[in-house]
Amino acid sequence: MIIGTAGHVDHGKTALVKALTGIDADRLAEEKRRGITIDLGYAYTDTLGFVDVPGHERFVHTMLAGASGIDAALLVVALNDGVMPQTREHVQILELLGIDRGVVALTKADIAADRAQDVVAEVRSLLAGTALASAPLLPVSAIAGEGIEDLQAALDALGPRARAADQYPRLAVDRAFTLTGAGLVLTGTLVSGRIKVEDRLMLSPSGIELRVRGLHAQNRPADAATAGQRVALNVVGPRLSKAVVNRGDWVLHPDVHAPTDRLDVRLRLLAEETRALRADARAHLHLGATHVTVRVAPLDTDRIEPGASVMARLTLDRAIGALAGDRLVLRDTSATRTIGGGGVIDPFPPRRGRRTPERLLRVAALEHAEPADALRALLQLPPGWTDRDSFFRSRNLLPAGQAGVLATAPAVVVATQLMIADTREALRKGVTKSLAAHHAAARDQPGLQFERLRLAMVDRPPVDALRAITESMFRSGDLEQDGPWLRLPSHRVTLSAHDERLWTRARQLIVADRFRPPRTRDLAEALSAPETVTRTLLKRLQRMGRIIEVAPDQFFMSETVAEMAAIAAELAATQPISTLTAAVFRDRLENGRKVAIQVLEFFDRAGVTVRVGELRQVRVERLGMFGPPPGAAAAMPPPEDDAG
Ligand SMILES: Nc1nc2c(ncn2[C@@H]2O[C@H](COP(=O)(O)OP(=O)(O)OP(=O)(O)O)[C@@H](O)[C@H]2O)c(=O)[nH]1
Ligand SMILES: [Mg+2]
Repeated sequence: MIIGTAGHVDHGKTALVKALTGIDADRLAEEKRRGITIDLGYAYTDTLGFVDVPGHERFVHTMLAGASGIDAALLVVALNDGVMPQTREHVQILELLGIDRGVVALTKADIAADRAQDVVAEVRSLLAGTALASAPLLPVSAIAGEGIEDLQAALDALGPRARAADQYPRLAVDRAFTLTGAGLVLTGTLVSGRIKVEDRLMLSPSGIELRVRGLHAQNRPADAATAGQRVALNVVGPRLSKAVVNRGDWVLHPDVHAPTDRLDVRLRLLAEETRALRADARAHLHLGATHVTVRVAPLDTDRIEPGASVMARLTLDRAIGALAGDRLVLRDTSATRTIGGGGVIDPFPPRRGRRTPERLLRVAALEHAEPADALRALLQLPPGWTDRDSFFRSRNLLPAGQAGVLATAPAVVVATQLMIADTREALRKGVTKSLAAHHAAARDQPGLQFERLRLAMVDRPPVDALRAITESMFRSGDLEQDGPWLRLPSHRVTLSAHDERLWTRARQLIVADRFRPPRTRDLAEALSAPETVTRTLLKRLQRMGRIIEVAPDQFFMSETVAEMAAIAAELAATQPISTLTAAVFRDRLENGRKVAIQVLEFFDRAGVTVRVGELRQVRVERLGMFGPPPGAAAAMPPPEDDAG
């Protein structure tokens, strides 16, 4: 369990930690000289870890870094002084950070025992209404040793706060130093998950990779550390050095490394504030052990009144690591007072549309503390799906936990999205409906290309999710594809009456000289139709499977292509080493050298023939790909798809 001290400067925090642990947490020379705490100090007993913070008003940011990871507070109030400004501010901070257990030590009992009654009253009134309202108050003297045992017992009785161990590890770094022999050491509170020796983790937000070479948990060598412990990691990494580590960095699992520079949060402005906070007010944000300057914009109101609790967008001047549920504290621009705080609702909010009614509903849904509750609420809202990675990452869920949340919500995974099964079904219906509408309006069109279909659907599902839906519809036979066109199985292209007449005449011309059909321009001329109209018609007929463009602007009947393939095979079989030459092929088809070669090159591309110098082998197993030749026996080998 980790206890953090709190209280006004000089009230005896460090002396008390020393009385409890025997350790002087003030280790800097400057701290000794000035007699005040400047940086965070650490001390341990067998059961407790202490983070000793400075009380001076200039070091509240350091107190915040220390307090962010603690389980319980040791609030120190000197009897000779009573409640002072940083007593108040530290209590506000503990309250904003959600620290709900602690003990109050009334120090310097040896010199001011007579003030006890007054100070107890002051402290009680300060804590009234906070989570620490019923914390025990114990008079102590660090100098005389009076009350220390009782205090120790009261602290032991607090017990650690619940922390999820079934999450990815996140450690808030509060110190980095180099040890001769060992190398770089990072210390901090492990706020979630487990870290083991040899784990490969990441420094965030910088994204620098590291390996854990050794670790201490609660000041003792260990193989692993769990959430709620103070941890020292001996780390190595090619790009890692003391210079790249900052207080407030996270050491975490790469899956939860996702720096963000905007946060949607629940924010409460302290009732003690004298003025409302207007949109775009600036402030200092403290989260975990880090701090950064931000702009604050309420989402559902125009200004935040003192004492009010609102949803707000924080826009950060620098990206940090943050996840849903992380507590935060705001201080004013000049960093002289604490003005409010709260918790992260969505660490990955969209840049645009942050105040739309739809978005506000989503933020409200995400505010549920339980991931399954949040997901359930979210998936009831339009568009009915949410990005799987950002949801699971923002909730710091391990794969096992993800499965549990999906089962509880309930929800299904569709590619990168989460949705309820009904929504997946509605998307399938949407595909059918959009295609049916398109087919009805455009009977002569083969169908819709994927992206057109996607844009035609309500709420435009994400590409990969819709792709997964169409794939499953192919498998179930509810959807078919011709080249790039998606269509319903029932859909057959039909030609307009005009096109039908044109095609009847064109067909006669193509069939008349079937091994050397007229080119598009000649056809157009013979039909007295514009060339572009003729070409569009021929392309459409190719999509309908009636003709094949063997060479540019030269269309053969499909059955003629099948016939020519059969002829090629038959000829090859009669030739030496079963190969075919262009000359033999041309002589048989009587269509001239140029066209004969174009046909053979088309067969090469289709994989029906394989060219070896001037010779070609025929791959008999692929002959069926153009369908049966006219007059052939019904059974042809099916088209094969296994060409390498
Ligand atoms: N008489 C008496 N003096 C004490 C007691 N506790 C602390 N002091 C003295 O008060 C002074 C401040 O004590 P610290 O422990 O450094 O106070 P602190 O709260 O840690 O101060 P900061 O960390 O700078 O905020 C020192 O001179 C201590 O010796 C006590 O119980 N009785
Ligand atoms: Mg101190």
